[in-house]
Amino acid sequence: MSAHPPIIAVQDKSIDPATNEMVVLANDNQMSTVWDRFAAQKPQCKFGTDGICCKICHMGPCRITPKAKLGVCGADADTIVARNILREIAAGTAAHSDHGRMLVRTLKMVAQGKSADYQIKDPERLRNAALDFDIKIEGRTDSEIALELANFFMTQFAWSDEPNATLKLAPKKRQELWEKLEIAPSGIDSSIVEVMHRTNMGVDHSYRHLIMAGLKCSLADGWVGSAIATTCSDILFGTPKPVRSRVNLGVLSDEKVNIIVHGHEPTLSEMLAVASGDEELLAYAKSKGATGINVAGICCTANEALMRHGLPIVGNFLQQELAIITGAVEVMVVDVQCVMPSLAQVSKCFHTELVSTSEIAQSMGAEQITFDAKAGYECACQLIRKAIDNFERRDKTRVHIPNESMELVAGFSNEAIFQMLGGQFRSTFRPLNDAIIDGRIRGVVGVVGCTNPKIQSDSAHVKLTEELIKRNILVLETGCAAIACAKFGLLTPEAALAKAGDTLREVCDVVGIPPVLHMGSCVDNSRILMAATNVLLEGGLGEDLSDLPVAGAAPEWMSEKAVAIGNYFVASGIYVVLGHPLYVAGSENVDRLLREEMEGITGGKFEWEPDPVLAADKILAHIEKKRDALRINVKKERKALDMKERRAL
Ligand code: SF4
Ligand code: MSK
Repeated sequence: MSAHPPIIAVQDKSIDPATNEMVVLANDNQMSTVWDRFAAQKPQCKFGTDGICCKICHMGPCRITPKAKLGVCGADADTIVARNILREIAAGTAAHSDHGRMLVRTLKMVAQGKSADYQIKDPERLRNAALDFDIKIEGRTDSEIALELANFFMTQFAWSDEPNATLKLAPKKRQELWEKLEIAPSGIDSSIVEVMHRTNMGVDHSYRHLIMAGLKCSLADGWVGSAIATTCSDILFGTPKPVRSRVNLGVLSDEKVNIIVHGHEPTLSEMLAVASGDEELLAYAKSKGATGINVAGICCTANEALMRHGLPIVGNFLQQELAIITGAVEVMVVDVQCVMPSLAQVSKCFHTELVSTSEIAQSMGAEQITFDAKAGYECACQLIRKAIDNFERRDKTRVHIPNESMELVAGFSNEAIFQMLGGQFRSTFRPLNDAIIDGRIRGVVGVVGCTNPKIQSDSAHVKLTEELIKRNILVLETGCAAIACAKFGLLTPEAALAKAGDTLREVCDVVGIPPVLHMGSCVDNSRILMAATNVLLEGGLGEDLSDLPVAGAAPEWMSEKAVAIGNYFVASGIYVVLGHPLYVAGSENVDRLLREEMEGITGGKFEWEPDPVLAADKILAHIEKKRDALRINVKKERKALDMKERRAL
């Protein structure tokens, strides 16, 4: 493999010692990683970062410069910047929603009895989802309800002359605003098609009109495709409940067969989790000299398997190559999204077998074993046997597993939070609302998104989260942000409570929730939308999502999916702080629309802020502004709760 000189100092790559230790090892062994390739790309194209490069038609490519202010067709910087953002939103929406479609297909297969390996694990979630969409449940079997629900979810992809039915999960006022603004989507696929049409050469040229179309498409992601994905996963694999596990490269074992699941779809990892306990396979592993089978995850497949099976997490996005470089991975199973093509090259330097399992994604240099949910368990067993056979090929002299891992607690679905807040007999968000209203909790913020070699890995996630809980703000996390914070102990209630502000600590202590809640994978950002909706419905904090003292942040994001997520949060009336901007610098008009004028349209808006401390300040200022508007910012004398008050809370 070609190696580039280490232009970025190791300590600037990550704040995680395990990551830096493996980067040094990679450099010493002439193996290039994402940071080397990033350095080789520098300086990155300014036309690209400004968003003013267009190759939508073949009269181009065109770039906007001081001497060429228009593309060949006459498109100006505003149109080009807006069109580029829209296409990112469409791609992000497609990724989340296609993930959702796969799960609907599995649900349908299970309902029809075509997949004996999967069952409906959470009939209560199935029935509640059916009730949400007026599907009859009385006197019907789970399979009958599941079939109708799956067929209903399928209708949400195609065009309809009505807005998507799942939008009704949102507060009424928000739905009315979307209809008034004409941004209520009427089908996931048709919204994506509409964006691709409108951004085609010679169609929609108004940057404002385009950005509104982007919001519409993003809503088809957050409130439709992602919401469907989360619901189906919960029904099929179980709604998450708090679970303890461990995170970081140190969860790999030097004695067991290590299998890593990486990507996003939970269907296969679910079966691998079950099959890894198979007595016959365990005996087979022992016959080859291993002491057991260790299934662990990377990226969002990891989050899914963690929340439902307590499987350990090896790392987040930028650690995928490093996991292989430990020399201790027998098989890495990949499916879709966030899988670096470089994995094939890295795995060739070791005994690791890279197996690509999605029917729509193949990695050059990987073995393709396309997963079939009809024979899910057998497929999982085949992969585990492959890993066991490969264990014999592990070169023990090359194994280097950093001695770094951290305990964590994950699995805070809305249902779990409801129960924790409400106790055994009553499910309610009331204690949370009361704590927000009386100011002990100032507000709630979702910290989400990826890691990115442009930013010292994990640093902004961890710093921002620490700053927020210090300011008595409850934090909800998903995706690689959650993994980053977990590595630094922020997902253990004990450690996080020590860093939380006095009043947040007091409330968390009494009601029994940690100050940083792991809510799942990227598609589970829909859980954050629902958490905000539940807070609103509980009462006392306004009438619409835009009234709430809440915000979203993605300090280290990199994916088109994050662009879609940011937009659906803004379209939902929420203030969103990104650690680095969308590609908008080439258009003052688009930038102003997204960062300033949008607040007057949807109630939400974007902010770009790379410094996590300043980001926390801006978020707190926004939250206090919302609290003032709600008239809940009356100063109260701070006093410790006595036992009676603690019981009441
Ligand atoms: Fe150039 Fe216009 Fe074609 Fe874009 S659509 S490449 S700006 S001519
Ligand atoms: S995996 S989209 S790097 S969060 Fe969902 Fe992580 Fe971002 Fe992929």
